[in-house]
Amino acid sequence: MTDQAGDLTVSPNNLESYWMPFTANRTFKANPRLLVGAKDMHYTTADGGKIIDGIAGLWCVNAGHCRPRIIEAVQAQVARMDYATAFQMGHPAEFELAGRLTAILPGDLDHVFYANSGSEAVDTALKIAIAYHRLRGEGTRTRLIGRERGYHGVGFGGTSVGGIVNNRKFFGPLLNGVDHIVHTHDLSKNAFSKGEPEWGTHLADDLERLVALHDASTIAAVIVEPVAGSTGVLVPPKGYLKRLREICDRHGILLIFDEVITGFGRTGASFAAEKFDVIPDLMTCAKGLTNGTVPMSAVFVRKGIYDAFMANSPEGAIELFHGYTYSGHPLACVAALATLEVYREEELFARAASHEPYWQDAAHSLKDSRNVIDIRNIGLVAGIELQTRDGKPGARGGEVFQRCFDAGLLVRNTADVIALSPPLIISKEQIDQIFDILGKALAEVD
Ligand code: PXG
Repeated sequence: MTDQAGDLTVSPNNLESYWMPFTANRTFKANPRLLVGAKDMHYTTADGGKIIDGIAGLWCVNAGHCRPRIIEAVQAQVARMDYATAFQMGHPAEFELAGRLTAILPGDLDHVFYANSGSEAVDTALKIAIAYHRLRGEGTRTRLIGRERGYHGVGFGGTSVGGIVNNRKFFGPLLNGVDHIVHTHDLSKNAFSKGEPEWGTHLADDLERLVALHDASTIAAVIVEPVAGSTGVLVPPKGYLKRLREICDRHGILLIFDEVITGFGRTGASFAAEKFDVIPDLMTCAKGLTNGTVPMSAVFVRKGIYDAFMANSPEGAIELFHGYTYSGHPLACVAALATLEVYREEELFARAASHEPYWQDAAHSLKDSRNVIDIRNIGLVAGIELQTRDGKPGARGGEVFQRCFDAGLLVRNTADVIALSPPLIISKEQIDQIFDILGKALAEVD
C-alpha cells in the first residue's frame, strides 16, 4: 500500500476492519472517499482530485493545512524528545505554552490544564468544577447543567451534559444529577438572522427555573457552547451569554464555555468569550490549539480556581487527582506553540473578523436556494438549514454533502444543516468558490 517513499498512494483493498467514528460505515465502504494529501486550503483525494476544505478538517485546521512552521517544529521535537513523563515530571514546552496561552486569553483566565481531545477537556472541566466546590466546603454543589442540543464530546460527562438525542439514547442512564436548559433555536422568530439573533435573550432565564427546581446549593456548573456547532450552528441571541453569566454569578454557579469549536479565531476574535465580552470561569478548547496537527486540548481556569486547589490541599499532596498519560505531550506542545506563532504573524483572528461581512453576504446569497429554510452565520462559520424530507432526516443534507464533494468542496452536514467553517486563511475568491459550488449542489438536490 506504500510507494518507495513510504507514502500511502493507492486505495487500500480492504476497508472492512476499521470501525469508523460517527460514520455510516456501510454507506462509506460502498462508496469510499479517501484523502491522501493536504496543503493550505485543499485536500487531495486518492484519485488525485483537489477538494477545497470548507470545514477546516473538522473545525480544527484554522491556519490551513501542512504549514511548514508547524511541520518543522513537530519534526524537530520528535527527534529531540519523543515523550516526557507527564506526572511528577515536566518539560519546558508545556510551561512555555501555558504562558503563551494565558497571554492571549481574555479576562483573568490564568491557568491551563492539558488533555488530548475536546471530550477529555470537557470531562476535566466538569470534574474541576465539582472538586472546586467541595474543596471550598460546598460539597453539595455537584449538579451539572447543560443545554438541549449541546455537544460536549463523547465521554460520559460530556454525553450527559450534551443534548443531542442520538448521542445519548444508546448509552443508558449516563451521569445522574444532570439537567438541561432549553436551546435557543426558533425559526419562527430567528430565521435568516445575520450574526446574533435579536430574539431569545430571555431564554437564559431558563437557568432560574432549574435553580428554583433543584436549589442553587446543589448546582456546580453550567456548560454551554457559546456558538453551538455540531447541532447545526446556533448563534447565541444578543445578550444571552451575558444574562447567563449574571444568573450564574447570582447563584454561585460556575460558568463553563466549551470553546472547542469557537476558540482560536473562528468567530473573528481569539475566543468567543472575547467576541461576546463574557468571561467564563472555565473554558475548554482543542482543535485549533494545534491546528489539528497533533491531538491536544486544554482547560483554562479563572484566577482563584487554581489557587483554591493550592490553598485547600495539604502540603505535599496532589491537589487534583486527574490527568492523562499524554497531558502536555511534547509533540502537541511544540505544534501548539508553532500554531500560535502562525496565528499571530498572519493576524488570522483579525483576518477572520475582516472577512466576516463578505462571508455573511456570500452565505445569505443562498437565501432563495431550493429547500433552504434558514441561514445562520458568525465569524467564519455558516449553517444552512434545509427542509427535512418527510420521514427521512438527514437524507437531503447527505445528498448535498455528496454533490459538493463530487464538485470539489468538502462541507459538513449534521442531518439537514450544512455547516461551513473554512481555514481562516481563506481568500474572497475561495469564499465565492465555496458558495458557488454549494449553490449549484442545492439546485440539483430535490
Ligand atoms: N466540545 C465541542 C463544542 C465540540 O464541538 C467536542 C467537545 C469534542 O471534541 P473531540 O476532540 O473529543 O472530538 C467537540 C467536537 C461536527 C463535529 O462537525 C464536531 C466535533 C467533532 C466532530 C464533528 O459536527 N466537535
